[in-house]
Parts: sequence; structure tokens; C-alpha cells
Amino acid sequence: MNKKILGLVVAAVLLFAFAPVTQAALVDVMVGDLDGYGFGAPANGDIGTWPVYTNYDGRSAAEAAATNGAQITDVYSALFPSYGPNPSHEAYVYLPFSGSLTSATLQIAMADFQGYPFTARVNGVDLPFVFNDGFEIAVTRQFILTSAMIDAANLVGQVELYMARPDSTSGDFIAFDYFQIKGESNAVPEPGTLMLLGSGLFGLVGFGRKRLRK
Ligand SMILES: [Ca+2]
Ligand SMILES: [Ca+2]
Repeated sequence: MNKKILGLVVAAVLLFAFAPVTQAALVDVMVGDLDGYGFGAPANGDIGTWPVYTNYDGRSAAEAAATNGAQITDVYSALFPSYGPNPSHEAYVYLPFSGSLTSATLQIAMADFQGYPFTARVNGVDLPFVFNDGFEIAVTRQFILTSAMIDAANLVGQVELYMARPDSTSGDFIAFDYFQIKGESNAVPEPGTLMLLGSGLFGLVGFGRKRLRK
């Protein structure tokens, strides 16, 4: 067996071995919880009168202590220091996933947006974020992630949403119920499987070399 043929055999084995390893898996990750902004109001439509108009805090203890973005759900106003419990006009939401994302939709239950342009990015890629829903109206929106967003998310293993209310031009009080990504990923092969494949390949190469010497 010459080296060319040996190379072809190894390439064929590699193709055969790795092709069936990647498997599609469903991704479904939520930050916050689907409880209607913390006081049981419906997630869509007219949410009625807020219990209080500023500094409303309907978070669970875990949400209040969270750093993944759950801390800005179930509060009013969400991104307005001194008018809401959060100390910043900007926030990150982190939605980790396993494997490599192939498609995803970001869903946000949001309330009381009144037409001011917010800054928003998904993994550094701009996301248009201006909605004129009206006072006390809640809307659940879906954003299909672009391939640029998905590629950037795969580098860090999570979808990262950044949002900022522009202090100088917006006096908008807003609220969020939850953030969620749904999609598909290619599962990463487990280390044990890779080791098995690797030792098999080394064995084959060794066999080929023995035959070359003959
Ligand atoms: Ca508002
Ligand atoms: Ca909630």
C-alpha cells in the first residue's frame, strides 16, 4: 500500500467516523419566568394598571440576585435608574446553550414601549429596537437571529443581548417578563467518543505502516 492510498483510506475513515457524530438538538433557554411581569397580568395585550408606576419590584429573591439578565425582569421601570430598582440604564441578558447553534429565535415579553429608539445588540450585532406599543400594553416579540449573530454566539457559547435606554433622549418606562431563545444546535461529540475514534485511527495508521514496511 503506498502513501497516497493510505492517505485516502485515513481520509475516508475520518469522513465516515465524524459524519454521524453531529446530531441536531433542540435549544430552549429562558431567563426570567413567564409569570406576567411578576403580578399575574397577561403576557400580551392590555396589562391593566401597574401596582405602582415607579420602582415596582415583582421579582423573586433569585431574580433580584441574578446577574444573567433575570434581574431586569418583573420590574418597572427596567432600565431607568431612580425610577426603577435597577441602578443602570443598560443591561446584558445571557442565554447559554450547548453545542453549536444552527438557527435560533429570541423571544422577549416586553411592556410599555412608547416609540423611543433603544440601543440593542445580539452578540455585538445591531438589533433594531424601537416599538410604539403604548402605555400599559404588553407584546411578546420574536427576533430571528441572523447568521452573523449565530456565528458570534457560537464563539462564546451563549446568546448575549445588550440593551440600553438612551438617557438623553428617552424618558420611557418599560418592563420585561422574560427572555427566551428557541432553536436548534449541533451537539458536540463527547470526549469519550473522540478518544475512541482517535485510538481507532492511530491503530489503523500503525497497521498501514507495518504493511508499508513489508
Ligand atoms: Ca413606557
Ligand atoms: Ca416574569
